Amino acid sequence: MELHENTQRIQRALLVGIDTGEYDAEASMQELTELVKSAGAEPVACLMQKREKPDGATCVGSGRLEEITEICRQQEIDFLVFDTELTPTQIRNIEEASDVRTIDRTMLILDIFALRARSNEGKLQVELAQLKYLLPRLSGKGKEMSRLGGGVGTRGPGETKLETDKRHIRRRIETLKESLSELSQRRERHRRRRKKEGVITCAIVGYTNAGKSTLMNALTKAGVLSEDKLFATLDPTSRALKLPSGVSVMLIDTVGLIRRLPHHLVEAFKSTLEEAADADILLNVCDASSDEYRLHLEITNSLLRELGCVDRPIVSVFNKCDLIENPEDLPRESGSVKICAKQGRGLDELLQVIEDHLPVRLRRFRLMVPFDQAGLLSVLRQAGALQSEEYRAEGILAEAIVEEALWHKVEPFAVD
Ligand SMILES: Nc1nc2c(ncn2[C@@H]2O[C@H](COP(=O)(O)OP(=O)(O)OP(=O)(O)O)[C@@H](O)[C@H]2O)c(=O)[nH]1
Ligand SMILES: [Mg+2]
Repeated sequence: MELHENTQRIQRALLVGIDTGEYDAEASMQELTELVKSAGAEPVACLMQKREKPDGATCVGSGRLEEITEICRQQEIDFLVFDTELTPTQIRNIEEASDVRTIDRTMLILDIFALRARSNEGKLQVELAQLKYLLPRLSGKGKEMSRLGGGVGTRGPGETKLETDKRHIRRRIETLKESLSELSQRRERHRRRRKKEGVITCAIVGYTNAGKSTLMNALTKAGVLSEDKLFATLDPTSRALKLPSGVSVMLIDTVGLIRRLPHHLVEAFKSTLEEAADADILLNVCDASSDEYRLHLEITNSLLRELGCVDRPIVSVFNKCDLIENPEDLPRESGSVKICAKQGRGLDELLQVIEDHLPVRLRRFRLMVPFDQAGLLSVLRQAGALQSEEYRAEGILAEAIVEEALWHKVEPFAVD
């Protein structure tokens, strides 16, 4: 199996969390279980400890650490995952006590990203995030790194490079930053060109596993991988989508979000996230069958705000309505849509909502323009609206996508 190339059997994980009351620790732990599965490992058991704050030396208390050590021995645990960020000292102490490799939530997410990255840019972004996260965690002797070899939390482009020293890593970080900045400039130029050409973009954003890629596929037959896994999509994909009026927009599928998204990842993926946030219309897709769909919508909205996306329409899309008994009970926000992407239900309404939110109202016309009115065609041509023209005996048969301001001029010549 691809996910376990380094080991013979599926790795067994013990999950550890502390509940400080700062956030919903149970829900976060549940999600950590899904993350472990998405990384290709098996969550064997979860341990939660209520504490006011993490212990500086070992995160959990010493009694709990002994218990963990015992479970590791009895249950043949391969690695520990903590649901909080661990300091280098904590990792070292926990590993020494338990004799089991220890990672935290961020390292686990980075690991999944490393597994999923396909594009050059995606790989560079993940590598940069991994190195930035690991650099302060390297002891002078590179002790933590020497144990890297196989298994969850150790994968990705970093593996071989991490054998080397800090200086090398710093240099590598600089190189990665330069390459990424070049790629991001190219992205920016591309985006500006699209804007100039009048391409309207619509981005699908939202919490991981909400069904974004499924929706993308349902609307455009894009063939994007969709899976019941967290972070199935890493690289953005875009496809043309034709709206009922005949106008096309560019639909973009994006990486999913998660609560307490590691800061390193937001930084690393900023250029791709910004591209999504810069779209003319945003579809914030959520899994309406989840108890937490409101939180999911809000996490996405607040990241969008952080990225400066405040002046554009954001449509709440309630997906997986087939899994809930009373979709009628979902909030009736204006402009929100209920769909089932998997069965393709509610998509017509969604297309209409996208259409309603177009930055300019456009309509496709088929026109028969008499020869003595041919001036109209040059007006349309100048506005970039003319799609085709064909000379017929009775006049010019034309197709045009026309802005609202010009509708009154073309309407008298519209056919069908
Ligand atoms: N029941 C049901 N399942 C759905 C629906 N839409 C998507 N799913 C399932 O939800 C899971 C996740 O779907 P994806 O499309 O991969 O979700 P995503 O939002 O792209 O996830 P990431 O790329 O990981 O952020 C898959 O197992 C889909 O089959 C739906 O309308 N109903
Ligand atoms: Mg996806």
